[in-house]
Amino acid sequence: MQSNSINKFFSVGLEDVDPAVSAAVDNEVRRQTDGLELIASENFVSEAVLQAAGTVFTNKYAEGYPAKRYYGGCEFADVVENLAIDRAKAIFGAEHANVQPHSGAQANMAVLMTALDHGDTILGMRLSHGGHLTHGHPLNFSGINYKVADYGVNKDTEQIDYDELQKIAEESRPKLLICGASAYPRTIDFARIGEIARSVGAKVMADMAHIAGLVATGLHPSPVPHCEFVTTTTHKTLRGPRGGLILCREEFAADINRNVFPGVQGGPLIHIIAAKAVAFGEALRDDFKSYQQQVINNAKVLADTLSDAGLRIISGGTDNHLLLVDVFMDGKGITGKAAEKALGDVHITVNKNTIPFDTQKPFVASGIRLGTPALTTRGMKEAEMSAIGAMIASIIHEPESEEAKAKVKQGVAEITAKFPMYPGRLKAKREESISAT
Ligand code: DSN
Repeated sequence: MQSNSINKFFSVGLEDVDPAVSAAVDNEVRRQTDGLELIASENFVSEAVLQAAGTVFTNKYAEGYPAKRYYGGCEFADVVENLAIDRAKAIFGAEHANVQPHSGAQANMAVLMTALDHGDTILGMRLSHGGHLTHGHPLNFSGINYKVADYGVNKDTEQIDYDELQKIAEESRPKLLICGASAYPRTIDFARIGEIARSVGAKVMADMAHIAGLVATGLHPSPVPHCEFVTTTTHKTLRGPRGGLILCREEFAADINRNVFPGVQGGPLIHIIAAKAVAFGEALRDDFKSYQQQVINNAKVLADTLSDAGLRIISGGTDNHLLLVDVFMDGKGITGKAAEKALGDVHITVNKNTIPFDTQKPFVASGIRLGTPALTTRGMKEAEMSAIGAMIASIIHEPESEEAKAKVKQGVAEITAKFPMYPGRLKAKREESISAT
């Protein structure tokens, strides 16, 4: 007996199959929509990117690379992977792109495996000064498998001291110099870093995860001409799905590919690669540059507003999409942990962050890190940044004041209502399914 009815397995939606997960998704849509998202490493992808990430490509195994797969049926996987590769190369002017890394950490791992032998020396930026776990932290593979030397920022300027970096490179003689940062508000001089590396016979990996969108649009100098390897995540300023990307010169292409697969990964996430292709297509459009310029403008206004309200901005300002704010101010203010909690209570999402030469432990921290990519995607501009800066300052100055909290909650509700997101993404049929569990 044949039936024309569609198997329910393929047609019943999430809200009916799994109300608990569906409600959590709805709650997250509301949390993102009703709050002010200022985590510097987050962004909101377009509906098109979301749709690509949620496609049937999630069903497909495609170990290998386009036209050289270990599975049949990869012809359409090849189409999206080739689109992602070609667009990534076009955006950044790179000779080779590998779009398969599941994350920035795996992209970095593949580069370290390509550039180094076990036990070789790397030189990376200290995590507490703005670096990243994968740049040599003792608990990370990078610190476990390799000898680590590190550099930081100058105590007075709170910016990278390139003369000092040159000295440290001469002393430590790294095989790989790692640059790029996750909490550094200033322009990074990739050309100078390339010169330093060459002077000691090192290769360079630039992890441009935070600033990739600025680099894509020429609003931050590109590391590509100066560094053998460039890695990035795809979900920060680049505004794609959560994932990683490696760019390199052709001479390293085969080694990089081999070290991504089969080196550190098995099957690529083709649905995410499809979403990367869509996001890279968006990044090639003219309006991506005006978006990135607005990200920078917004960060400057936010920094100025907070500074005018008496808070100390690390390094005195920002050149990019993020700022670090010293909220502790040698005991005159509150810790980063307390600030993160107090702001979270009024629906402003930030993360606590160490500041250079911090006296607090990383889990407490003296600072908070703020970034403007997500709110800029919603369409917010300078006027909203001034209002948001004033709200943040009022909470930091008076974290216990119920009056200040009520006023800020009201302000957040008014601003967010003006910049709606993701129409049609709320699936709940019942109001009670929205309650927290
Ligand atoms: N965890 C990311 C960030 O927030 O900057 C870096 O990987």
